[in-house]
Amino acid sequence: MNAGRFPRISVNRVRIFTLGVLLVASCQRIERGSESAAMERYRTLWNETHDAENEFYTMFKYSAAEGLGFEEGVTRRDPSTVVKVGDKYYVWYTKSCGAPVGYDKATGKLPATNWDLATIWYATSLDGRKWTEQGMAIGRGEKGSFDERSVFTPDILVAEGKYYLYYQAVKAPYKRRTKNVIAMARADSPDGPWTKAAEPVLKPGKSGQWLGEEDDRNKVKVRGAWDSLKVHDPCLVVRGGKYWLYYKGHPMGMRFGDAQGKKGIDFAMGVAIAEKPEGPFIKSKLNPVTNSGHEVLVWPYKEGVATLVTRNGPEKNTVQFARDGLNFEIKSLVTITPHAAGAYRSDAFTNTKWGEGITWGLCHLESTSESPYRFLIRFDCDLSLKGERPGFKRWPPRTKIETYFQKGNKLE
Ligand code: AAL
Repeated sequence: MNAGRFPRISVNRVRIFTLGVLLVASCQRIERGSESAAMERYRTLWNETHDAENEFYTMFKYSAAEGLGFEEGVTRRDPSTVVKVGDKYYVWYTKSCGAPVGYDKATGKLPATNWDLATIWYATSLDGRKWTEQGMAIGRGEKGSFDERSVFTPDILVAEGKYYLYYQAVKAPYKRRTKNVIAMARADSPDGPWTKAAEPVLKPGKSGQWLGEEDDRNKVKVRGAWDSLKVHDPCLVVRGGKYWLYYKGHPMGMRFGDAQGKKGIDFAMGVAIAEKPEGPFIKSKLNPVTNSGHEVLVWPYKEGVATLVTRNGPEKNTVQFARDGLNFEIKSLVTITPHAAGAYRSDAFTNTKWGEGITWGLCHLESTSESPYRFLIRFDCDLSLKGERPGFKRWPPRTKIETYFQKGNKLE
């Protein structure tokens, strides 16, 4: 080293500076040591906000979706995004008839579950509260087709002046090990007629290997990809001029791992992106983009995408946000969340650069020990930039005794 270029005085200054840096750093360490992990999170993760100030916190409140409520012998479930066309709101949903008998007893006429032997129906409303069922939108496919057994859990996309329904489809026979795909149909009007695409637009990921012949989805030699068994619950957003299809994946083998004891994700959300509504949809290399969740609900929010994560996994009952639509972070913890929510997402397909959020939609109520039939209700919330609903930023009410003593919660 050329000493001439580094006079003595500068070296001393460097030493003093370095000492100073070390001193400040060690003081900070002492300070950090005096702060609990919770308080560190309060500062860094929660930005010292209370629920009332957290744009991602909401209570959910429920009311009837008149016309789509309980009906003996009929299930209506898994509503789509609600869209407004002219002065009418439209929603699509799964409709099935008869009490489910389980996979082992199901026949050509008796459904295994209440999304089996189902078709997709739709309803319209002028106010989002009173609905009129309009009829069937998508029926089951021909014998031998990939959608022969059931079509269900739809979502809608409006693009290039056309309407696209994306929905789950299963072939026959429908067993626990039957793989499940996402299909698509297109129409010029929300009232149809719908023309089905010849092939599914999304299929399960790299297959694993089943262990044995029994119809047991827990027994695998190899689990395969995180979405090796099912691709479910499509929910679309137009972002950067592309079609982002978010979906729920479920692997062969579920949570118990493979024959070698290798574990992996159970339920999670992924995304597949296409240049056109017809696809091809290319799955993101980052998939899965959540580690938890069940039915998928995403919406454009500010420059990114927000999602409600419910029901399964370590991060259930959270609202999460990803500035890039891919790297989601927890932003709030929520309770009494809507099941299979389909929101009114006014700007989901406008290619917005500043998403405004959501305030309502439809969801389904679970079957109970009294009745196997599910039906639709309305949820309201405040996950909107407008922030006009302070009543939704309160603590949730205490749960009533009926919930503690309902089947499943009650210690039998
Ligand atoms: C729902 C959704 C999908 C599943 C079934 C019906 O909660 O995740 O639609 O296939 O359950």
